[in-house]
Amino acid sequence: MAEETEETGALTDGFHLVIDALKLNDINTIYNVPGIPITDLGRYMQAAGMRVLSFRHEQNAGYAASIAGYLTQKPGICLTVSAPGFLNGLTALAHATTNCFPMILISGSSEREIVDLQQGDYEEMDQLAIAKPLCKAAYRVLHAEDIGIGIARAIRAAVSGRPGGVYLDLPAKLLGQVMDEAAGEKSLVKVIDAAPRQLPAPDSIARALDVLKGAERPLIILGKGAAYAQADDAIRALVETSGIPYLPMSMAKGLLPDTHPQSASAARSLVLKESDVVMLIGARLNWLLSHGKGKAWGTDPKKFIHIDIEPREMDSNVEIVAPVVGDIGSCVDALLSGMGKDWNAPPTVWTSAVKEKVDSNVTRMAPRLQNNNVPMDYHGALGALRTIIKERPDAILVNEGANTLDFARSIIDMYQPRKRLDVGTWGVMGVGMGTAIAAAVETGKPVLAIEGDSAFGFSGMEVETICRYNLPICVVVFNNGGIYRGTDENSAGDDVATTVFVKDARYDKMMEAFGGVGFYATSPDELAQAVNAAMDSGKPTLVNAVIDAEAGTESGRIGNLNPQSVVAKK
Ligand code: ADP
Ligand code: TZD
Ligand code: MG
Repeated sequence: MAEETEETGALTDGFHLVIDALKLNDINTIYNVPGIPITDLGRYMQAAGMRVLSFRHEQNAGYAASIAGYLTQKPGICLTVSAPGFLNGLTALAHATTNCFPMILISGSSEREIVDLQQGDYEEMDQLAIAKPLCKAAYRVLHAEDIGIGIARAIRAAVSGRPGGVYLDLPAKLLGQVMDEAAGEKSLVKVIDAAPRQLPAPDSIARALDVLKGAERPLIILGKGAAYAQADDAIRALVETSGIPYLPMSMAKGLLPDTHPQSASAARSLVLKESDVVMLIGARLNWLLSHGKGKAWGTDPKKFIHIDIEPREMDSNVEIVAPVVGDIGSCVDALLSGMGKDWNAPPTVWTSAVKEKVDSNVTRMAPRLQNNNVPMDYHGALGALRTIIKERPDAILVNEGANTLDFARSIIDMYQPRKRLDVGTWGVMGVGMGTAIAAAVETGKPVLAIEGDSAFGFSGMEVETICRYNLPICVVVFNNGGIYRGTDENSAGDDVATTVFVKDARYDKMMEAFGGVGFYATSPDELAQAVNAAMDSGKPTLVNAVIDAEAGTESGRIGNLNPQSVVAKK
């Protein structure tokens, strides 16, 4: 929108400086919901050749941006309006920070002078202060000439060190500020080496190898940080050279194929309990690993080696005898070269004990996955989808729910890195459609989203977005008529139980409402047929999979986290 003026030559403004700064840093995709003061920003972005995907709710745009960051190692951008739009985006910003995904939430905001005097502006809110505790860094830009540096700082904060969410506040007035075009161009900053490698100290590598050498029952745990790092070949080489059994955390599944002979997934309880040395690579000892102590970890004393880019993660829950601080690629390379060619594999008593347990558990599970029961149980339905992922290893699996999540995680083998995207560290319901959309947009691959009916409801309106952009996404709703089960009863009053939904709901019709294709499946065979047809079509599709309302358990696999009332009357 540069205009010629006699005194100053060509002009630019805040809108265009934001766009130029993002483009200069190779950021070309924006996840947004338009409105005051950023409607025109979205329009100008499109006009400048950026891909601007509009959502029906900012939370879903935010989840899309966060997973885009995870998949690409560039900050995913979510663009929102002020106060309510900003607040809708905040859950996703906090989710990104919690999961170590690089994301920038850019929100328009109201006039500073009025907000700070609390004089009641349109959508008045001190957004910067509210965002701060939920992200790695929060910045506000007040002058057009600072847009370049502001965006550079936001990018670097999001991706360097431990990645996370960043908030960038752009007051309405800033966007309209005008400055000389040449001076504007000069003010832009191209971020050089946004996430610099962080080499581990050689003595930390030597210490880790010493501990590993002394191990009789070693275990490697791979977390989503390892998947994020995109050091896939090195990680595979480390696992294979070491000969150590490994356990992938949920989103690290597929970093090595789940069918790999060293995978200990199907012997999780055994390896956690019995191992003596555990090497964590990009996985925190948080609740998902029972904080590294207690019953799940057995009675044998453990030694932990921890590889992470964040020094403060060391000793977070238990003592770490060999902290290795650095980026995973560099750390794994250093460990590999330290191991050399004649590294001794762990004792076979250990590796065969793990292998035996894996084989017996896999054999025990196999017939259950082949059942063709009607109504479907989780094993029958997921057995069918497991085959589909095996035949389409390139597809991205999105997964949320309780039983739908926990069973799918253990039943569906993944074959390639970063193909399993799910609820992450918090176990958030509602990430589904935003995640599916970003996965399709960022990778161009087909997406299979396996959704509990409750989980789907949190972002279900985005099926319109999926249809609008004609994305190759097949949503399968595991319809058991409720949260965990569809059979709860309210013992008093006429309302249905708190966990129950409308019976026999037809989620497939929601997809049809916007021009996509709906399917209805009542048996594993029908489900397999529908999903294959859906994925072959490459069109927006939704399969309503009727699941036995009695099949699920309370809270899936984490029912133990529910507090119990000691005075419960019922
Ligand atoms: P999971 O839930 O799969 O166990 P977490 O989210 O708990 O994984 O842990 C991911 C860890 O990976 C975080 O502690 C984060 O600091 C770390 N991390 C992320 N990227 C890198 C990287 N490039 N190098 C080293 N560590 C990383
Ligand atoms: N709200 C948010 C944002 N996240 C949550 N995790 C929850 C609420 C609580 N919750 C769970 O932890 S799982 C779940 C809820 C509401 C839904 C489970 O029902 P589902 O799956 O239909 O998705 P299953 O297969 O019926 O168990
Ligand atoms: Mg359900």
